[in-house]
Amino acid sequence: MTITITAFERSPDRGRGLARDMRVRWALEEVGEPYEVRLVTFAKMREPAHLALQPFGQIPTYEEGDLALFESGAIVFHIAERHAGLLPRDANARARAIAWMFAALNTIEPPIFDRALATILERNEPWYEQRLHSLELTIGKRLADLSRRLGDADWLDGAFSAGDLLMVTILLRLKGSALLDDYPNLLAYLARGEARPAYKRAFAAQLAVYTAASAG
Ligand SMILES: N[C@@H](CCC(=O)N[C@@H](CS)C(=O)NCC(=O)O)C(=O)O
Repeated sequence: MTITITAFERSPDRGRGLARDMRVRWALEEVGEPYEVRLVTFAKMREPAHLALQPFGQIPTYEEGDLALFESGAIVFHIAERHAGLLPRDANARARAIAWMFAALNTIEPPIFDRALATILERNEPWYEQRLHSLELTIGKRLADLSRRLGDADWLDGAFSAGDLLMVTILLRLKGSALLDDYPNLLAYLARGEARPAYKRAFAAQLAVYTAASAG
């Protein structure tokens, strides 16, 4: 059955792979499932057809036969449940990998995403510096704890899992900021994620979309 996901026709991140279709593309590449992409504009995302798939008018969505899903975490989880390679077989190890998926989405992503939004939308507010400082304090605490837990391991809990996949895509938003400077093990963790052939294929695919949109 054909898998179709949605992605931005012209991603605001200019092809840096930070939009959330990237994690879905990467998961599909890891498990070797081919997929098609329906590109959408911001206007299309507010139309009834898209809102029926994604109640908040966002990307990504996932369609496969009569299944339609939204929320990138739920989509990655679905892919990991249906195909080998992203979740361990052992029940306890699997539960721990799922806990890392939730940690990435619930504990690590919110302050990182809020910081990114603040730098775009709140830059001219009188309280901007204070807000940025407070978000960066929270992020710093999270990174320190994550770095301590990762230690010198390659991945968060044994073999690479969907938990690592989500964590890497989320932390990559900080690449180039000074926030990761104190954590060489997290930088190495990101580099390991980016070096995976499946990541590279997914990144190239989303970049090709942006490049084509810019040329057109
Ligand atoms: N929690 C959702 C967030 C989806 C989301 O924020 N998507 C962004 C692109 S990365 C989007 O569509 N933004 C446009 C908007 O919110 O209107 C998920 O993980 O799928």
